[in-house]
Amino acid sequence: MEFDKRLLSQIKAANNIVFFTGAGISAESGISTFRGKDGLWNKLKPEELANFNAFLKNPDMVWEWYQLRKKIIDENKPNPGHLAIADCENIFENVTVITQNVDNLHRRAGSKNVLELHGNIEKNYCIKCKTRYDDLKSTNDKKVPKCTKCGGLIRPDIVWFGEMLPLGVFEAAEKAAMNSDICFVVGTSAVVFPAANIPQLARQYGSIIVEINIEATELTSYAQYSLFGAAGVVLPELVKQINEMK
Ligand code: BJW
Ligand code: ZN
Repeated sequence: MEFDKRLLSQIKAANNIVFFTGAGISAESGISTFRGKDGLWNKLKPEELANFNAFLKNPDMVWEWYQLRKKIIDENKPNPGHLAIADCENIFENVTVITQNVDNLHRRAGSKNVLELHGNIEKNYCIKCKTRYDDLKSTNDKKVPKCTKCGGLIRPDIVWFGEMLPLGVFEAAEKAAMNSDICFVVGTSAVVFPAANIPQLARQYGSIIVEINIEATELTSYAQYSLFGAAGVVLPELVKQINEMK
């Protein structure tokens, strides 16, 4: 695979790297994306499952859907794309992974500095008293568990539509974007806000935007470089070539 020589030398000179990732990075781990032809939301309507009112209306159904997705994630593993990103911590001074994914695969791949904008499917909390249930071992995946302290419903710690992103996390992501020399945008349609502002903010502060996706997105015209191909193929090859240059 041949990359633009100018891009390679810009990456080589960089110290602060941001990876802004979406569902596409996990596609090759066997985890469905949301939009697009094989997307989760071709079959299911997000408004029926991915918002708080849907959960209140039918908590068992929403809980069961998340337990099913969690099971698929547990049974699969990080792919060469996640591993290449984790490898970058050995190459660059400062690497931040800002992910919209809730699947925890970046951490499982070994990335240390991970900012999860939309939460984490492995974590849960009580909707009433906010007690955390991060190591919940549910015996019944079909019925939403209740808080042992107040009886409230326990929900997955995921940001649904209409909900605020975790404040400290979003602020840290903005800071990393503003400080970045290169911002890789990997496997995201970049249509969900405010997350999609992150690469735009990076560019406003002088970062170079490098998109990696199997197809053009909302962001393509905004990126300085677009590398079209599967993340699990493009990223390992790119990291290999950077390693050879460093
Ligand atoms: C590959 C590949 C391979 C495939 N290699 N690539 C401004 C304008 C318009 C609307 C809004 C706005 N600001 C806020 C909104 C509303 C809303 C929003 O953005 N709506 C738009 C969709 C229109 N945002 C919110 O509600 C957010 N909250 C908020 O704004 O709070 C403030 C507020 C409070 C109160 C009232 C009003 C406002 C919260 C958003 C939370 C999003 N959560 C979700 C679902 C979580 C639940 C769950 O997991 O079930 O998070 S939405 C879903 O989309 C998920 C993802 O993280 C997110 C992004 O999707 P992503 O990752 O980009 O995936 P895809 O499938 O879209 O794309 C995959 C890409 O991969 C494609 O491009 C493929 O080509 C590519 N690909 N294989 C490389 N192998
Ligand atoms: Zn409670």
